[in-house]
Amino acid sequence: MNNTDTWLVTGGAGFIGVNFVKMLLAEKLGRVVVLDALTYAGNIRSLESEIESGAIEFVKGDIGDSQLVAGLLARIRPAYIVNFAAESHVDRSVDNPRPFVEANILGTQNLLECARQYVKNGGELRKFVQIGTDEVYGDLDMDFDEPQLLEGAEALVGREVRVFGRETFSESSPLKPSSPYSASKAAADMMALAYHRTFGLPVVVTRCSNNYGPYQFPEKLIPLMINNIMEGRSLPVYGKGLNVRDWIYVDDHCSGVIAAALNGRLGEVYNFGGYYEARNIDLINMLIDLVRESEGINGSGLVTYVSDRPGHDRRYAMDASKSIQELGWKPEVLPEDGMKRTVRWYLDNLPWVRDIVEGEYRSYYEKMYSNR
Ligand code: NAD
Ligand code: TDX
Repeated sequence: MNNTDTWLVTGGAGFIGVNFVKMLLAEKLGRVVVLDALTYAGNIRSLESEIESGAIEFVKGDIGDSQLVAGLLARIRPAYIVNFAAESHVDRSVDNPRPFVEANILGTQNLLECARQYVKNGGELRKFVQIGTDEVYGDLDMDFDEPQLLEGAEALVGREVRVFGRETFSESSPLKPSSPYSASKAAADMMALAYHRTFGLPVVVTRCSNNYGPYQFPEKLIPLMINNIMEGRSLPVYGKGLNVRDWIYVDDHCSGVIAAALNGRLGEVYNFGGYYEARNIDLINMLIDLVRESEGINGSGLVTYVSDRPGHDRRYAMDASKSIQELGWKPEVLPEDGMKRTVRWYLDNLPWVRDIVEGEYRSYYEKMYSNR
């Protein structure tokens, strides 16, 4: 790596992509070009200052557009391609799976194919990083009603960790996706690994647990709940609220992706996790407390149990020891600090949230939550 390298970040106007672009710039890792179709989930406002100052180049386009992608690669000559572009919301995939096949499977295959042609024509591509998810592994059992200490956590991540079950996902766990979203992500991972094995493309696949932090689209649990508390709307908890997610602060995911791009072994998969398991209802109550402490608004009466998500995964938990040992990575942000920082960001950036909530999101919300 040197700082004249070009990074092509696809899906760079989405939640994780925006945070990733800001990290690449802060660490001066090279020139950054963002390719994003600006679907409902992409928000160019999040990169306004970087675009205006010329710190990045922004290209609006679809990763599935072969002419556009081929021309872009030939012009910018990237050393790294990091593919965040995807349809990413499980509930939308339950409502309509088709766009997930188009963006996540066909789009990724097109990007891989264009990268292959670019290398064939002399392009010096060091890494194609395919961004995957823990959801491809399916879900895990809950063995404990109250979380138990995880043995060996101090040595691994430097702090106490509590978990709701004995099992975790490792990179060799079988793939058992539950939703059309996770099935499409599993297909994309497999296609990327096949391009490595068959064509020698320098691929690594990363898989991460639930991210939280600034710039997340408010259809996802944490920003949705914070915004609803502020607006006095009900807080829709699916089922009994007992499903468990492993939460990771978005910067910890981004630093893992950079480590995988720079030092990951080709053809390998790397898991990242936050080592912070929480039941949805406990997390929602924590958000209610944080908003109450900061704004004096009491959202506790707004909690409303609604019908469950079909096929709802019970528990996710990552074993990220391979990334910790091989990449020298670990999640650094303490969960309590990360949650406080995140709530603060949404409260300080209500116009960013409101802008989205006023748009297409309003009809989505009515469709998904009225009569639920
Ligand atoms: P997001 O929905 O916030 O952003 C996705 C971005 O991709 C948007 O800017 C959108 O405009 C763009 N996009 C969609 N289809 C495109 C296409 N065909 N061509 C070009 N751009 C397109 O998603 P996110 O939460 O930032 O997730 C980014 C990636 O990380 C996804 O691949 C997702 O599967 C994966 N991931 C997310 C999480 C999480 O907790 N959010 C966890 C693990 C993995
Ligand atoms: O209104 C809600 N009520 C509720 O109870 C919403 C939006 C969610 N939930 C529950 C469902 C999940 O158990 O909260 C949990 C988190 O839901 P999401 O924010 O939709 O995330 P999840 O389905 O876990 O998927 C996320 O993590 C893995 C990302 O959206 C994926 O892109 C990523 O791959």
